Amino acid sequence: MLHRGAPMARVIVVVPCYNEAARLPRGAFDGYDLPEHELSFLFVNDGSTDGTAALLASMVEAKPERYAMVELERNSGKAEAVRQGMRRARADGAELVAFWDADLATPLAELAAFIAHMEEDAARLVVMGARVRLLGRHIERHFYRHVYGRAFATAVSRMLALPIYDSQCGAKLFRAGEELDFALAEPFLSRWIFDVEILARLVVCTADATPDLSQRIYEVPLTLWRDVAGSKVRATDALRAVRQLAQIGLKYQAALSVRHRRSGP
Ligand SMILES: Nc1nc2c(ncn2[C@@H]2O[C@H](COP(=O)(O)OP(=O)(O)O)[C@@H](O)[C@H]2O)c(=O)[nH]1
Ligand SMILES: [Mg+2]
Repeated sequence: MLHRGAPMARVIVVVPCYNEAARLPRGAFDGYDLPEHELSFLFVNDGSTDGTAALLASMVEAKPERYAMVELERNSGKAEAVRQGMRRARADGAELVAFWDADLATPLAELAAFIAHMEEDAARLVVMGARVRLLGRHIERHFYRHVYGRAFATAVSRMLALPIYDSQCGAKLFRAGEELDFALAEPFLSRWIFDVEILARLVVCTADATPDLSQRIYEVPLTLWRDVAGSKVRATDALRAVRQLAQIGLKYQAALSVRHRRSGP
């Protein structure tokens, strides 16, 4: 609850962009507002070879108080683009930092609910979108991606001993603080499943903290989500993700096994 006279919390939404000139819905970005927060967007142009740089530059020029851009010289992948963007957002004084896919597969309208869930509990560290097909919602996911996503999230959930429904939704919100800084300190080992590595790092740095991490991450069932055409994720990435999940499990094995011992079978 916002008290009158309280300064508005600063929210920065990091948007990784690789060749998004044709997909980035400029009007939707221009039209979204959060009246009770200070909202801005930080686009990370990840070495795009299409008109992305020009599009983002014209958005920044039109609304410099609302948009900023980071340029990575070479294409480094979504994970590194998000990491660089979130570190910059943190340095720019964000209190809440989100990352959000440029195609707005998750509409920006969902962000307000993410923030409300973050603000209702001061211990909360992460609020993430979950693509759950419930009656009355519009979750349009390709069948095979849905099935793969469910199997993958189940594996993640077992590996981290956290009951996660959807680890890979491209809309997540984080509370700025030492836990987030720890999670962003080093490059990720995967280009795509860095979401899992962020969670694994949070397991490491909150191992002895209370409440337990399972109570500090909140999944929001989205009301609207659709697979936007033009995805850059290929079938080979899905196979690679399984190998990378195993690598993440190995890298953070010590903290994960303590967590497994504590949480029982
Ligand atoms: N920085 C960066 N972002 C990427 C890259 N590939 C995809 N993205 C971004 O990641 C987000 C999701 O990409 P998308 O292809 O829609 O993946 P999908 O929704 O999982 O099928 C978008 O914001 C893309 O611009 C990449 O190589 N580098
Ligand atoms: Mg997409």
